[in-house]
Amino acid sequence: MIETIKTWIEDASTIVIHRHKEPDYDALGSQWGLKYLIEDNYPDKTVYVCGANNQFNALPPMDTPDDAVFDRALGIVLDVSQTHRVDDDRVFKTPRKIVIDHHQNDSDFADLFYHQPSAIAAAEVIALMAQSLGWKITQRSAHALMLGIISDSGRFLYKGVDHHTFKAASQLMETGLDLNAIYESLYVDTVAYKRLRGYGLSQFKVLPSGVAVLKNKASVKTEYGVSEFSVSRGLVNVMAQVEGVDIWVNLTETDDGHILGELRSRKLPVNDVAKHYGGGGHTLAAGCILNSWTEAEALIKELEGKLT
Ligand SMILES: [Mn+2]
Repeated sequence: MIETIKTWIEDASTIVIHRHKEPDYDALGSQWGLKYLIEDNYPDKTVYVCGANNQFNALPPMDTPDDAVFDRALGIVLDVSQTHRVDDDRVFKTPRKIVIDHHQNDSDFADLFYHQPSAIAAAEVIALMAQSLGWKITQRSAHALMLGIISDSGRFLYKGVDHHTFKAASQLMETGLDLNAIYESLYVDTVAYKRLRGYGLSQFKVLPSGVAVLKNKASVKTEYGVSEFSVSRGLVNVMAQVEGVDIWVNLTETDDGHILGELRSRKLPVNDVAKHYGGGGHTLAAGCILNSWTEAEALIKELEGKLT
């Protein structure tokens, strides 16, 4: 499979690299890491990273290729495999699309799908692929990929970290990258976000079933001066590592009345519940969008059913 990926890259003169909407540092680090790997190993190729700009500033702003570029470019989509979650749908105009992902879902558009659901990060998959292909790994690609591995693994904490993760990290460290700079960009928070965490820590409830729940009104983001993403994805793990809590869910109301559900679990799979509501993700970390608080209550019941 990775030999085919290499051949398709070598056959292309222009490559567009995409990732999921509402990116995290794994999505972005994978994009920039692969862009730099291709540029450093094939200097004659033109590589664009595509998708909306975002609040993550440890990596440069996104590229802005013209529409015409997509008619002939090779499309590579990272850290996502489903059409509706891809940022910048111009990638669907490209004649050939490679998808590299570590989520559980199948792909509904890939011409070539490199699926590694046991990997902790898409950036890990790319780092190991680069190593297997014998590509030169420079400090700039290593920096981007390490951002992805560290953030998606929770600093090597989450289940799914294995010897492959450390093999990838070890090889990236060999470039002499600045690990402290990475930790600073990931873990130095704004005052607003610290206050938001205080809110989350004091507001979540633990149900008798062992499911912990945090419910956030749409107004929380304005009260604390943070993004919706910070409330939704950023607060779910205030309920992690709590004694007696095996499953936890963060429910965040959007301005149009939908509810963003972030589901996490210590051991039991929760991605099936997320899928039931049109979402997906990893076995122990999944998400979905609910139509109402009534539907959110039904989801909570379903999660509680797993523990009885
Ligand atoms: Mn990821």
